[in-house]
Order: sequence, then C-alpha cells, then structure tokens
Amino acid sequence: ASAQDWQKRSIYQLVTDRFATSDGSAPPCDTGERIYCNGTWQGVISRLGYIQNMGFDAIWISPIVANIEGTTPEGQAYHGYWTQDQNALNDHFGTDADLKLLSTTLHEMGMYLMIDVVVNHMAATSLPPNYTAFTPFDEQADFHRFCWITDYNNQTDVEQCWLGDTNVPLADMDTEDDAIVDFFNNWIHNLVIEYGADGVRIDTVKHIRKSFWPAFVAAANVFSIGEVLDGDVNYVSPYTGVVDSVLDYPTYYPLYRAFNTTSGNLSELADTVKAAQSSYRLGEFMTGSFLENQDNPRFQSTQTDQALVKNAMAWPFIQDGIPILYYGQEQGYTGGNDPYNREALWLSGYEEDKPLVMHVRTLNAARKAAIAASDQYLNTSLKFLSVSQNTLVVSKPPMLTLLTNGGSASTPSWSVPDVGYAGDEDLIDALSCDTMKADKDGGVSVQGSGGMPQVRPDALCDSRDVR
Ligand code: ABC
Ligand code: CA
Repeated sequence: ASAQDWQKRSIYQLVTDRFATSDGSAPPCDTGERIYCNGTWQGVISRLGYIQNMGFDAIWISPIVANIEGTTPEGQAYHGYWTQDQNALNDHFGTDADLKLLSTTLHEMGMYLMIDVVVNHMAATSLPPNYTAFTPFDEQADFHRFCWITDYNNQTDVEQCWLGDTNVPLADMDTEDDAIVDFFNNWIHNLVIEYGADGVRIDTVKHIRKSFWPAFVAAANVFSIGEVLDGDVNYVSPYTGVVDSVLDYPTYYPLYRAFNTTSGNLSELADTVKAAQSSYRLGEFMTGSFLENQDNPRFQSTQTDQALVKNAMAWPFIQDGIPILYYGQEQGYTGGNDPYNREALWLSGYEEDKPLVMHVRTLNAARKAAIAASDQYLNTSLKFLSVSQNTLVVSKPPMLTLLTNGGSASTPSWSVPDVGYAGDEDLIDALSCDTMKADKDGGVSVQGSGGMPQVRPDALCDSRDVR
C-alpha cells in the first residue's frame, strides 16, 4: 500500500511477545525480567477483533526475524530488535504459515500489516562479537570498525559507531558497502512480498547515512515510516526527504510535557507543530503521531489524572498525520521506562467497556467521520485558533478540537470567533455527546467540565448504546 493509502488509516502498535498467546492463556509476565512471555502471531490473529472494534485499520508488529537466543544480562530478545539471522523468522512468535495467516486475515478484515525492520545492526553477546554466529554477514569486515556512539553531535559517529553496550553490542553493519546495500534492498523487497506487508516501520534510521534510504524504500515498494529518535524538528526534517514518513518524535516530547502537569506548556506543543508543518517535506501530513511506544515511559507512569490522560490521548487522532496507539494505553497501563512499558496485554482481560477503550473508539470514529465528511480533510493543515495558558483550540475542518491541561478539577472555557460554522448550528461533542450551539457568527464559546477535551464531528452519539 502507498503513503496515500495509509494516510487515512489508524495504527495499533503491538509488541508481539506481549499482546496475545496462541491458546488464549494468560501466563504471568514480569516485565522486569525481560524474558519471553509467549505472545505469538497466532495470538494476534485471535485478537484482531479487539483491535478493529476500537476503529483501527492497521497494526504494527515487532520485528519478525530470528534473534539471539538465551538470556543476556539484559534479558532475552522478546522485543525482536536483536537480529541474529536476517533470513529466518523468530520462531518464538510462530511459523512462516502463522505470519502469512496473520497477513491474509488482516487483509480479509480490510486491515493493513506494518512490519518493523532493522537494518542498522546485528546483536551480539560478546565484544568483540562472534561474527560467525550472524547470517548472512558473518565476518568482521561486514561491519563498521568498533566504537561506541558517545557523541550524538557527531553524525559520522551516529552512523558508523555502535549502539548497545558490552552486554549486548549492536554490531553496526557496513552500510557503505555495495554488497551489503544490495543485500538489504533485495531482502526488504522479498520480505514485503513474502509476508504481504502493506508498510514497514524502519528502525534506527538516523544511524545510517541518508543516501542509503531512498533505494531501500523504493525496493520495499510500500509505505515506510522511519524512526529518527530526536526531538529537534531541524534534525528530523531532512529525513522526511529520504523515507515516506517519520515517527513524530519532535512533537511527542512537547505533547507529553504539555499534558503531564496542569502547568504544562501548550505553546511549546503548538510551536513545534507549526515548525514541523513548515519544514517537513509533506508538512505534518504523513508523520506517525504517538503518545507512547516501546522506548518511552507510558503517559500514566507520571500522570494519572484521567482528564489530562484523555486530552493527551486525543492529540494523535486530531492532528495532520497518522495516529498510532501503543497497545495497552487503552487499558490504562502505567509502566515506566523500558522494560516496564511492555506489559502483557492478556493481564488486562482485553476488556472493551473501559473508559479509555471507549475514548479511543470515539476518537477513531471522529477522525473517520471528518475524513468522510470532506475530501479536503486530509490535505488541510490544522490551525491553532487559540493557545492560552491552559487551553488549545485546534481546527482542521470539519474537525474542531478543544483541549485543556487544567486537569479534572478544572472548568475550562474556550472561545473563538467565526470558526466557520453556520450561525446557531448545533454542535455535538463526540466525547460527551452533549450539544451546544455555535454563536450567531459561527464561532464557539464553550464552557467545559471536569477538564475534559471536546472533539467534533461526532459519529457515534446517535447510537449511544455502542459507546
Ligand atoms: C536495552 C535494555 C534497556 C536498556 C538499554 C540500554 O538496553 O532493554 O533496559 O536501557 C532494543 C530493545 C531495547 C534494548 C535496546 C538495546 O535494543 O527494544 O529494550 O534496550 O539493546 C530503536 C527501537 C528500540 C530498539 C532499538 C535497537 C532501536 O525503537 O526498541 O531497542 O534495535 C537510540 C536510537 C533509537 C533506538 C533507541 C533505543 O536508542 O537512536 O533508534 N530505538 C537520545 C539519542 C537517541 C537514542 C536515545 C535513547 O537517546 O539521540 O538516538 O535512541 O538512547 C530527546 C533528544 C533525543 C534523545 C532523547 C532521549 O531526548 O532530542 O536526541 O535521544 O529530547
Ligand atoms: Ca550505523
């Protein structure tokens, strides 16, 4: 599927080992131990209904290839990022047939599959690595000369030194070598076809020279979203010219901070978004927007006020890019930094009538309603109609979002003249299903309650029983 095909989609990111087991059992899973907990591709298949019921039409799964076996001082390779053999599957997650069945089942359900891929490195258990353990590149000469990345301001170091540490060195591929470049271009081409991937999430993009990526992305021939883990718009921006899209890290940090306390800075969020809109190749349109992922603490590890949580969670669904929800956020998980942010979802019982699950369903529905209501929606840049100490009014017609970081004890009010509604038009908040009227000039003047956000248009309020 192309970037255009993905733009209207909404992605559920899951850690394969932690999402669902093959037989539906719920074994204990102590995140602190960093070991495999038994989640599988079969398990994912069995719970696709849970994901689809929330309104998602794409999933992003963990890397699929064979990883180092055994237990390191940093645990096991349950997350899938410790590649050992590029040409084999990680059999902890299932068989070749299982992965293909996941792909075909998704497609039958009208959903897309995004596979996470790692090119930058192979994982070792000693330093120097035992290179013969790697497939297919099994010689020291296939890797950059050893050095740790110590200076993130030195881009050559970032690209050619190694990630990881002495426990698990991440041997850095010599991606300047033509044979290695050719291998990876063929590899991604075949992987996408073999497993019917509709898109790829590319790991560690900033750790390989920019000129590597266009041919790789062309060989994949499906939508690509790159991880450039950096909070600076100016640093991330050039990468939007070499992959289809990037994960929106620059917005992630101010988003988290804006709603993490009642004194968070909403202007910082607005300013970052505006900077990205004007400097990324496609503005913010294709960026993957998220509040949580496998590398960062869950939002509720630092703030559990549900009004702040619901405001923060709304953001990815109301902005210009593609929403990504990290599994478990909908169940209110509170794990801190890696490894604690990788809880087993089966411990939640996959309950669908919880407030945050319903919140996500409503947000997906509101976004879908906006897309359906206007063929210009996806090409219309969001605008901040007002930014105050504790409130934000975001317009992306026909969507209008009122956000606040006042918290559940606050009574927010938002007031903006002439938003473009008809005079006295009835407006329904998708989240509360309460009705208010636009003023006679088509502006809004709203008094909220309990620090809750408001989002229009609504899609589910006619059938409140489904909420
Ligand atoms: C393991 C242990 C952890 C332990 C860690 C040192 O080692 O499990 O407990 O803390 C995988 C596993 C991890 C594992 C690592 C290393 O491998 O999932 O559990 O951690 O063995 C990607 C993936 C990630 C994956 C890998 C490796 C890469 O999303 O899940 O990790 O394949 C860098 C990379 C980034 C990478 C991330 C983990 O490390 O760039 O691609 N993620 C700065 C740097 C970033 C750096 C980041 C974290 O620190 O600039 O490049 O990311 O180290 C902002 C600044 C940023 C700054 C952040 C922290 O603050 O603007 O520049 O990022 O304000
Ligand atoms: Ca590298």
